[in-house]
Amino acid sequence: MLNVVIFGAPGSGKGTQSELIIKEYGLDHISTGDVLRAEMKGETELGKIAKDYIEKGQLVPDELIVDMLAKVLDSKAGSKGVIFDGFPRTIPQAKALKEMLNKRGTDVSVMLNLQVEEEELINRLLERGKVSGRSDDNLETIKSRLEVYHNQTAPLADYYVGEGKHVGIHGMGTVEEIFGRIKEAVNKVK
Ligand code: B4P
Repeated sequence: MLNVVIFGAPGSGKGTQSELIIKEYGLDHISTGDVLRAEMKGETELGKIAKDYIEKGQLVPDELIVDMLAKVLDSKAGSKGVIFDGFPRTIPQAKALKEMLNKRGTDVSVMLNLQVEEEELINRLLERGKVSGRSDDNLETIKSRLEVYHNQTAPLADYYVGEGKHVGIHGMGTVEEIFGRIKEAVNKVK
């Protein structure tokens, strides 16, 4: 199986590049952000809890995310491979993912770390906020998402360096230019 983790700060292009990777390699997409937004829309128990965290720009607690991910992963049994978009975001989530995949006889193939300058991240998210209707695409929440990213999520890069899976991707430029760099990295592990 080809299992790709796409990683980066909020606004780094994870969702955007995931769409292109899915088309190119025929992978299934698991975006924890999308799953959480669907739960919020459906006003489920999980959705109601997640809403408070997301609107403050904080991470939803690990145990809720890991349970949710395990269910989604089960629904993808028999898949050629999966792109994990927005997951893992903490070291405990990364360890849980490894355990879940190992149990299914597979592992993470590569972790793509999209690297984008902070000013560009803020501009992209503010631009998206004009049309997305997302309650977390406003300046105050964006600032707190970036702080959470630096404190809780960025240290994960070192975890994947240790696993020998980390590839840094220059995330500035056009969507197509960035996708070209991604293909080069994925083709080496597929
Ligand atoms: P996500 O939905 O994962 O949101 P995100 O980090 O903003 O990334 P996204 O994929 O949407 O944006 P992208 O960079 O592609 O998470 C939302 C919230 O859910 C989190 O803050 C957290 O509270 C919660 N959550 C999710 N997963 C969790 C987990 N595992 N654990 C705990 N909590 C979790 O794109 C941004 C914009 O940039 C787009 O408008 C796009 O069009 C534009 N763009 C992309 N590439 C560009 C380029 N090259 N040039 C110009 N613009 C570009």
